[in-house]
This record gives sequence, structure tokens and C-alpha cells, in this order.
Amino acid sequence: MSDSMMTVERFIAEQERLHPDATGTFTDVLLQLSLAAKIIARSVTKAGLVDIVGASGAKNVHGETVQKLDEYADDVIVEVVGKGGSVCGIVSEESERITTIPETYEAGPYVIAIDPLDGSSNIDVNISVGTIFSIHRKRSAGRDAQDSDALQPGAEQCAAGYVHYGSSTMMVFTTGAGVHAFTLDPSIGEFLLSHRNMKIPSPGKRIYSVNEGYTNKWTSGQQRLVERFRTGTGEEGSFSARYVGSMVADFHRTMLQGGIFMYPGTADAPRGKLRMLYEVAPMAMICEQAGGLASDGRNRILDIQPRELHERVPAYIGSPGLVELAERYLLED
Ligand code: AHM
Ligand code: MG
Repeated sequence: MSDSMMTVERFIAEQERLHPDATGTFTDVLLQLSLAAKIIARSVTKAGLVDIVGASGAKNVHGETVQKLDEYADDVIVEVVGKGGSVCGIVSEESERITTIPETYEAGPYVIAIDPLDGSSNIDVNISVGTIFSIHRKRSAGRDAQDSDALQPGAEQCAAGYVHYGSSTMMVFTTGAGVHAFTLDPSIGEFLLSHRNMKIPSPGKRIYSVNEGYTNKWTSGQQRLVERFRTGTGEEGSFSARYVGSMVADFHRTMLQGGIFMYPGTADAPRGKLRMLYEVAPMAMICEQAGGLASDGRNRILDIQPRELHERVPAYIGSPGLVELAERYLLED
């Protein structure tokens, strides 16, 4: 079948057929996530048309103002995946605690971690946003998921992906066998295979992506690294700077064109801003599956054991040579 007619449903079913003992439950989680993505995409693209834009006034567990669409996206995933019979728990950037499944619904063997609408402060100015997800196998005993089921090193993730609500809506994911991207064809309401087996260009375009407004709060290693990129004085030559401020958009560009995306620690926030479970670990799995690297500046992200659901971690993700270069500079701190 030509890729242009390969729906995400069919692709996942074909992948599952390669595993004779598969029960279909894992496939169900991914399919439910793709349905939730379509429902969220419908609202995101209408955000300027209907009166659902703007802060709801509530604050999330990080003390940030919650946009209405964040809550909506969270509700959609909890409704579609949480009641779909294949997961026993959901951890979300939007909820302080794990959400378990009411007794009236079936609980399955997986736990998902979600950032339902990352970069949502960009909605008001019509900049791309995204959903980030990962799927973990339940390890604890009993029906309901425990925090420990989500608190597994990134290397244990069964799958990770993101949905990019940009000029088109794209779902990009890995189940540990390469990274594949599907673009939503709104005329038929289906995600169609658009990028099979994505590989991050290496060396790729020399692009660095970081919020330089924090320069004065960086460590000296981080400052010198960005100085090298900014002035083009290293052996790699000159660089371009690109920073949308919406991680899915910045990461997606990095996947397609190469470069390095960074969210370093600062004097005020030594662990940076991005969350291990909802943002960094899923992107790290995708990046490695595409031939890239992901580091906290010293350690491979996927090897780090998370201790808390909402913990943060500095992030250096992208083309291998540039992530290794960043690690060399940060070692000197
Ligand atoms: P959010 O989860 O509250 O939306 O914040 C995460 C976003 C990322 O998408 C992006 O990389 C980062 O915040 C940008 O932060 P900053 O404005 O500090 O550069
Ligand atoms: Mg986020």
C-alpha cells in the first residue's frame, strides 16, 4: 500500500502483527491517543474563532496560569484514553496527582504520561502548540496504577510521541522501532503516513535553539557554548538561531533539519523548566530512535531515574555531534 493511503490505524495494526503475542491493548492506547489528538486539533485550530481563548484564571501545580485549552485537552485525553479500557493511570502536567480509572471502567496494563497542550501560552498569539505523550507498562501489583509505574527511567518507555498543531497537524511517534510521522488530512479525518523512519540529520543544519534572554543566569560553560554558536568561532562554523518557545515546534524543526534544542538550568532554576516525564523523556526517546542524542548536560536523559512526577531536568536534545559538544562545555562548570 502506498504511504499516502497508510492510515495510522493500519500502520499500527501492521506493526503489531510482527509481535505474535500482542493482545492489541497497546495498539488501543495509541489509537485512542490519535483520536484524542484529532479532537484537540479541531479545537486548537478554531481557537481564534470561538470564545475559548484566554486564561481560565486557575493555576496549575507549577503555579502557572492555566489556559482553557490546556484543561480541555487534558479532559479529552482522560475521557478518550482513560475510559478506553487499556490504561490504569494517567499522569499529566496539568494534575498534581496520578489519575486512576473509576471502577465502572476497565483498567488496562499501561500508564500514560501527558503534556496535553505544551506551549499553550502561545495559543493567544497563534503560534504552534503540541501534545506530548509516553506510554509505560504497569509494574506495580493491584488494579490501580501507582506513581512508581510512571516513575520509570525513560529507557523503559514503551512508546513516546507528540502531536504538532502547526500549519498542518502531525502525529510523530516511536514504539522503539524507528520514528514515524503522520499528517492529518482534515478532508477525510485521518492521519496518513508522511515520514517513514525519520532520521535526524547529522550534522544537519547548524541551528541552535535556546532562550537567550536567560544568558546572564546561565553557568559559564553554558554561556561559552552559546557564545561559540553565536559567533561561529568553532570548527563547525556559523550557526543560525531559531527559538519558537513552543517545545514541540522547536523539537520538530530539530528532527527535520538537525541542530540542538536546549533548555538549560539557570541561577534561579538549576533544573531548568521542562519536566522529565511529560516533556523531556518522551522527546529523548524519539530523538534517540531517530539517531540523535538527549542529555541533561552530563547524563543520558533516558538513563535517569525520575523521583517525582513533576520533576524538572535540563535538556540538550538534537544532532549527536552538537549534544556531545554541549556536554564537553558543561563538564567544565
Ligand atoms: P508549558 O508546559 O507551560 O507550556 O511550558 C513549556 C514551554 C515549552 O514548550 C517551551 O520550550 C518552553 O516552555 C519555553 O519557555 P521559555 O519561555 O522560558 O523559553
Ligand atoms: Mg509543557
